[in-house]
Amino acid sequence: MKKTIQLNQANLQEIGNCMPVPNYSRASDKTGIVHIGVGGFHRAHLAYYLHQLKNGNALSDWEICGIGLREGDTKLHNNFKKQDHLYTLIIKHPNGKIKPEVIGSIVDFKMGISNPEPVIAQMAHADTKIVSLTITEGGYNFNPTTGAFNFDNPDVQDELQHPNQPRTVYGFLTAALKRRRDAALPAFTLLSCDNIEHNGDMVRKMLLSFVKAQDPDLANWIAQEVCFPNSMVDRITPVTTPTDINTLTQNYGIVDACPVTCEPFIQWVVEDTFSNGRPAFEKVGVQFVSDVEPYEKMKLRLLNAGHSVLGLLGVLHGHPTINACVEDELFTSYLRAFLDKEATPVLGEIEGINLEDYKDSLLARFGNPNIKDSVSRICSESSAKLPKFLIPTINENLATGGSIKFATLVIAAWCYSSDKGINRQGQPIEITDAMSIELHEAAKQTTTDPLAFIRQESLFGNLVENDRFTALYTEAVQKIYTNTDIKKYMTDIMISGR
Ligand code: CS2
Repeated sequence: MKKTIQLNQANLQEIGNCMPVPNYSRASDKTGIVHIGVGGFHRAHLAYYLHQLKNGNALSDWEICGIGLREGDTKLHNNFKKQDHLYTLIIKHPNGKIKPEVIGSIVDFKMGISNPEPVIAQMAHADTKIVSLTITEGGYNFNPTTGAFNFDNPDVQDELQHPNQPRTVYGFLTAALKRRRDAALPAFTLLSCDNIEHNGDMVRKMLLSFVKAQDPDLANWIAQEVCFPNSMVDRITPVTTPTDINTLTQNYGIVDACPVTCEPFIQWVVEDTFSNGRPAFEKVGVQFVSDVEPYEKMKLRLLNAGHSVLGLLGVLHGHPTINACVEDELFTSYLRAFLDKEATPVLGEIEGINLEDYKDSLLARFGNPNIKDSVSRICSESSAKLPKFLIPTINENLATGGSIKFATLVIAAWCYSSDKGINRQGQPIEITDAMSIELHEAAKQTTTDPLAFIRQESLFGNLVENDRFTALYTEAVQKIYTNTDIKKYMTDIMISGR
């Protein structure tokens, strides 16, 4: 048995003998970035960019303080404490090479659930220049159909009554920004890193709606002083498995309770509008642009939607991972047909980008055999994802008379798995979705009312009123509910003339 070493600051030098470790001091720096939502993605993306920048440059004003606002963050909080907020990033290359590296750019982690004060104080601190977010598509608290802030959320109601006891991200941001304004400190930049078109504009609109209900003067100050850059973020980051943790110990002797795995590809395109300075991220490959819209639309409608197409059809067929889907020729041709015939036409020309090359690279990334990105991760929270990744493409193609058949089958497959909770082999499907009960209730009426699932207006808007869509959708659900071979319908759709 290999000698094991606990990952922590004191052991970094020794760990440096078997993998790269931070070559910068982590002791006295300023936490210029406060990050809410320290999931695997943040740790493979923004925290990795900052780590690379610090490795090559003296950069004492920028480190990250992570923030957890959900019960689920407690585990990471406790694990992080034991290992001085260090973690291993395991980059998995398609040729089988595994490159682990210890990341040191996160130096602190605070939970805001039972005691919000330290979190508000951290965000209101003079050293904080950026508050960044990865709170998932569902965390923005808006109604997908109307685009309005959801004041019915009981946590929002509660924090509007008790501004010193915030619960959601909006309550915390408001309390901190109020403190900054009252102390005549400059505002921080609010930087969204979630997969939402116009993510910066979205968080601006939501935050201002919330603040107006609490303190209209503060809303005016925020509207003038806070910058909300839009950004497109990209790196496939599967869920860490017990095998990842054990392999790190067996092959390298490192004991790390919370490593992150990811693909080698990484991209971040950001609008260069910051209220209070930023790290020179361009030195490590971040692209700063004046308008991120074409990039974000391309990524959401091709990559994220492509994931959902493979994930929702794959889960029903019984493929466990995205790379298993790509190894199945029919799934690859189906995906490519969706990308070419439905997603690409709604994108138009994107300056400086060859969309054919981009799609080829997506298929190669999805096929990385070492990533083993589970279809259950992709299908999780579909109710927050599809209204941003797939349904707009259907609507835009309906408006122009374009093809919708590939995407329509995906919606029918989503209905079937929400209803039955099993795949075509009869094995249970793992469903993680904030709306799982509502989805199941609607889907189970399909046998008596084939359109029941798409009557959920908050997800599908008025799609149910479109005859072309409902005709194709009805046909798709009927096939899925009466036959057992999902690949058969995929083939039928590929060859059908419509
Ligand atoms: C995925 C994304 O969750 C999903 O459905 O499509 O997490 C995807 O892996 C990332 O956006 C890649 O940048």
